[in-house]
Amino acid sequence: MSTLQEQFNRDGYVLLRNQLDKDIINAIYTDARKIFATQIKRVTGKTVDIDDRDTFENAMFEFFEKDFDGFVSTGKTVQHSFPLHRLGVDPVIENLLKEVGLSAPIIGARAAMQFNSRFLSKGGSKHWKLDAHQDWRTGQGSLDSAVIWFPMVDAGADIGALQVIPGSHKIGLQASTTSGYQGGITVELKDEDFVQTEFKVGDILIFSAFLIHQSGNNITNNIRWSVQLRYNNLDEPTFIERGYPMAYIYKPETELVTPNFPTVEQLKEVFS
Ligand SMILES: O=C(O)CCC(=O)C(=O)O
Repeated sequence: MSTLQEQFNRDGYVLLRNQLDKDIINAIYTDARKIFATQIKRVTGKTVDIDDRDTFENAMFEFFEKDFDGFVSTGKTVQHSFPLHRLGVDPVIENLLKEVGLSAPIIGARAAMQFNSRFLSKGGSKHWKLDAHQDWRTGQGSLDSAVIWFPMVDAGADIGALQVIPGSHKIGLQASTTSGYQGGITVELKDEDFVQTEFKVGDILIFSAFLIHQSGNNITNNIRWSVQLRYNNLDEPTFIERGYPMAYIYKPETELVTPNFPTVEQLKEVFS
């Protein structure tokens, strides 16, 4: 067993320094900001420099305030970017998963990105911070399923990097309010049991889907941009036995998002 796997099995996570190519992370981060910038222009009329962090993020907040639905759908669109998905199947990631014991890794859920800030929330902390939870409840895949989490900006306590309870992956699936993203563990947890993680761009956290973790508290005025990748192990016996369950449900809208759209003229124009 590799030292990495020993650590992973013991603590439920490993935090690896300088693991990912910064250019790859920057490509994901840049694409996300460019996608937002197009919609910021539509909604606010402003052309923003995506590299001017404070100005760009203030424009994000303005977009959020002016067109909530547009912001939410843009936030979803960002999750479908090519660079994000390319990373999800990169050999570097595949090998790391194998090193911590997932002998035949497979994607457990669509790659995800979060942009956490209290200025991007309508429902108080509920909508920008996740309470203590175990990801296995949402994925319900192999018992050794693992999550990769990393920020695309340097992230410590102030900007709310993830907090984890070492060893909590071995105490079983805890009772929780719901199985959705907003669910939280209902049994009493001690604040002092949580360890605050800290990252430089390039560092990544791999953790067991049973590890109890929660969002940190972003007290800064900046957005904490992060990525989450989720995997199962096709070789894990109970996963095979349970018929490879897939608890993530992606489904189409039942109604047209834009009523009476498109016109025949618009289609003719596109295909002219
Ligand atoms: O990034 C966060 O603050 C929370 C992410 C998380 O808990 C998860 O993806 O399971």
